[in-house]
Amino acid sequence: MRQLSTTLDALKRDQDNMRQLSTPLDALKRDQDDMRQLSTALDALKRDQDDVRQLSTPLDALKRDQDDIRQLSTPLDALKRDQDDMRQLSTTVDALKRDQDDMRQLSTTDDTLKRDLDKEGSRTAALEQRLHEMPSCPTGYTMFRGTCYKAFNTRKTFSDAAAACGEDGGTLAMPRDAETDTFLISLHSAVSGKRPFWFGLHDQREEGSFEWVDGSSLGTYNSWCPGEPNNNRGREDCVLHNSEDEWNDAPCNRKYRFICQIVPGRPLATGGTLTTNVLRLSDHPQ
Ligand SMILES: [Ca+2]
Ligand SMILES: [Ca+2]
Repeated sequence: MRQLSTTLDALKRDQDNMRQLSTPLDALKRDQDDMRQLSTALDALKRDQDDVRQLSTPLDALKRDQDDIRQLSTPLDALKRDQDDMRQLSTTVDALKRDQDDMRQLSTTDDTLKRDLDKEGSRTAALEQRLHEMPSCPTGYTMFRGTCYKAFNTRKTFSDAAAACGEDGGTLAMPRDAETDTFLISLHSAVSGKRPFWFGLHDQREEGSFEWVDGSSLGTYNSWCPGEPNNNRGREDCVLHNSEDEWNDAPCNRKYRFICQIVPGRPLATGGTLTTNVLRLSDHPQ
């Protein structure tokens, strides 16, 4: 019994010891678990560190790039300033070119003006020369539309009147339009009132075919008195202005006042020849 009791006691002590041991053992187990967890975390940290290391390489590159960019920005700014300067220069050059073009145009205009002035001077001189050379009407003649006219207050046959005009270097007047005809009436009226007067129209060459003393045909204008020309008694081949200021054919050998005309500056040969023709025709027996 005693031995059993001793053993039992021993067992109880062992049990106590065991109990005492189990506590640190549990602690150890917990520590071991903690260690394991720590190891896992450490591994994770290590991986993170690797990742960071791997990241640091491109980051360094980025930093270097940033430095490079900073260094580049300085010349870039300089380039931008240069570019601005170039733009301003280009604007100035354009303005200068425009000025140059303006100058050229001005120079051309100036030359043109000088030439125009020279031309104008020459024209003025020529006109002055022509003015001096332009034959004015002889004494007693009056200018109308570039032709000189004179109303004679002496009575002559048609052929004698034509000859008198020829002596002045002209012909009997040939009013080819209403304005000239009206002018002749007023010119004659001023000299001898409402009396008939010869002018340069006749049908001596061909009966009924009236022509001017320069050989030209009558044309569109006429101022015949109603019923004229009637070639009365078959012997009316010369034309006069009657007292009603209208045209009438009359015998060429009758004596009436007359109006002559002279074209200034025109050679007299034509007029003279025609006058001769008229004279010759007029001399024919009626
Ligand atoms: Ca006739
Ligand atoms: Ca008549």
